[in-house]
Amino acid sequence: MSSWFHKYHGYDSHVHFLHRLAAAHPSVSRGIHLFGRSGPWENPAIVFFGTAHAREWISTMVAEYIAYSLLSESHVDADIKHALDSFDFYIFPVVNPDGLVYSQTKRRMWRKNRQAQNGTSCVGRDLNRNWDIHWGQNGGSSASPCHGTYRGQNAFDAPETRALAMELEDINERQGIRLFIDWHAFGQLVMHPYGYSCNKSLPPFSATAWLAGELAEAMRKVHGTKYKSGTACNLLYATSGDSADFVFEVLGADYAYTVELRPGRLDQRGFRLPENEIMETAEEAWGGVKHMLNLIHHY
Ligand code: 0X9
Ligand code: ZN
Repeated sequence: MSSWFHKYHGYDSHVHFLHRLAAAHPSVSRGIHLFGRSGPWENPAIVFFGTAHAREWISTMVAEYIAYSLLSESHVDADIKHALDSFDFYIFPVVNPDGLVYSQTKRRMWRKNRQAQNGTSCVGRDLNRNWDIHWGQNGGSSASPCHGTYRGQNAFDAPETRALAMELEDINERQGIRLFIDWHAFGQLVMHPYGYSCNKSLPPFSATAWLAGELAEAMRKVHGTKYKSGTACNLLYATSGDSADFVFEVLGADYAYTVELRPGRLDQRGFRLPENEIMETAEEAWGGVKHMLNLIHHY
């Protein structure tokens, strides 16, 4: 099954892969839900998203690699087994399915979903600008349906964000969310809140900020790839209505991050990360996650 990570795949194949993973492990349902011997819904939740943006294909592979590794390594690695017994994992490798299909079949650089709208032939909402958290504020999104960061007419008027928010609210009420990571590309950045304002920062000595640095450093240790960590708005630009701010501020998750995977910001290849780098990128993300799992027991 590990040869899966040598290539990118079509949407149908991803669905098939997830079914095969489910068949190999009973504790898999809607998205991928992994839990340990105490059974489901008993422990704090860890949530991962991939492919909120259609063209960021590496993020799908990374989310799947984490699910795959949690399952395959829990038999041989006591730390992983312990993590599976102490947390419920909810992994959503393809948050934007019709966008991914469009990027794979029609237009490689497509970003948004494929939602039609009245009065324009322009299609799609940016699923990372549609969350109900300072939605539409501070120039962190676009009001134009033709723009790549179109926020929609209202918060949560995209079916994907609405469904995910409902699911995350359920999870949160039931068990609380300890860690959330929305995997994106590209730029090699580990970003913590806030995205919606550069004038707002986490309190001094915040564990959320400190753990962002730990994640970046643990990712670097795997293959020497440098990841920078810091506040989303300062490291990149203002983004209003994004997933990590929502999960952190509205749901009150302890730790919420957006990670930009390979390549680096100045790399000409941009979103077209070659297939022969999928495996290394996935390994460094997994190295980072394993380190986080060990740390968050203690914070
Ligand atoms: O603009 C975005 O949505 C993300 N960058 S991307 O190039 N993948 O489109 C960054 C979002 C950062 N926001 C927060 N961490 N809050
Ligand atoms: Zn993105």
